[in-house]
Amino acid sequence: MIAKVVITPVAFADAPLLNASGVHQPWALRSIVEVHCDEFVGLGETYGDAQHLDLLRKAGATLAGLDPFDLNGLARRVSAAIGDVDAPDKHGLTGPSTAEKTTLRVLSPFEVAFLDLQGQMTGRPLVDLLGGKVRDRVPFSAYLFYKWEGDDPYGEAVSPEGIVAQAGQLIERYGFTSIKLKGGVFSPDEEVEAIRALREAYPLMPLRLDPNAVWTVPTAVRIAKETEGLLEYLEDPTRGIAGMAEVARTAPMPLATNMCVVKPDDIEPAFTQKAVGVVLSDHHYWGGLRRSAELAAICRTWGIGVSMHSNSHLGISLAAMTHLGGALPELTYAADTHTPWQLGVDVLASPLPIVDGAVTVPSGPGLGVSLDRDVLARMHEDYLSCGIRERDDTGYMRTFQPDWQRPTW
Ligand code: GKR
Ligand code: MG
Repeated sequence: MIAKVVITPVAFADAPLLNASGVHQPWALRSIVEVHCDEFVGLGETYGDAQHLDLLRKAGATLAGLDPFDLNGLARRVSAAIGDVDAPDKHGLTGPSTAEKTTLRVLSPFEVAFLDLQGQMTGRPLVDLLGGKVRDRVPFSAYLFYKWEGDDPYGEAVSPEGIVAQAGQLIERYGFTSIKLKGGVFSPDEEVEAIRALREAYPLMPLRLDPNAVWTVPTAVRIAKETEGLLEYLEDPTRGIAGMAEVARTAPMPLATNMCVVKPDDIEPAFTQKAVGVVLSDHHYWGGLRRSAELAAICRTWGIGVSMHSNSHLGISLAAMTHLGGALPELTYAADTHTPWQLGVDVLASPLPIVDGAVTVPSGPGLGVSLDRDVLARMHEDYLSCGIRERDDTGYMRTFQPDWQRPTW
């Protein structure tokens, strides 16, 4: 039976990465969830924003006495503990929020920790609890960002040359074999120039561009036409299911999303309107690994591809994504990861390495990873002293440019 739940907010230094909501703050926040059961500790990881942390604590306080195999009981307790509350994130890069999505966000790290416990108790890797391995290694893409010079080894990237140089650094270090560029920072034409420069430097690599829905429908239609043959998918060119559906009607490549299909009630309208060809699932807001596998199965039924979305994260999330990716036949695209932007900092004793652009599915019981408690304590100290309590890319951008507004092109 679950004895106790410990939730530790942590912070790690982040680079000044630019996106449509502003710029990353100097510290990224995460919450590390430990669920204790007999001699086992199940791990989960999620967002560290104050409002979310508060809900995690409320839910975590009600889990003692549960059987770690009772995932339905877990969902009931989380839902009862937090009630009908909608707690949207401030950066708005993962689409609209609802009370249901909030509940699923809170449920997620506990579900992962329960599955980790189940794996440890049965001596099986978590991937086996999701149906078994369909691949040994899960591919991830090089996640490029326009960025300012910072306290990191990557340097400034505000031009096509800077982006190509950043791709070179990431590919050399991690061996990535596909590339995603986070757009929505410069005009669409400038960002397409960067894509063309990447194509020239890496003629065979699949490329993606994600402007986080800051283009109008006519702009998105034009850019989709102009990038025919360049992109394996175009991610969230415009806002909302109806707008995406309009763009999708003429776009020569599939449209992908982590902004307009972000909760169960988006699925039916988005799929019937043919708004997207690829869904980037994210277990952090789809309610955990099993619900993400269900989402993938629904996508398969509709002939929709599956990729994976990420925000700044640590190694527990990478391990969870890797087990999920190891078990999903539908995952036909390399997943996103922010791992290179963690700059080597992690709460894990042995973080999973990215080699040749992929992470090997761990074979140990459960997630197959364990905490480095000294590092966890230090990262908690960093959380306490960093002064940041929520992710606010726009607020941080306005400390440099007070009149900064989210762009529309
Ligand atoms: O870290 O700035 C960022 C990214 O924009 C991140 O928030 C996500 O990856 O939600 C983003 C996405 O749309 O892919
Ligand atoms: Mg995206």
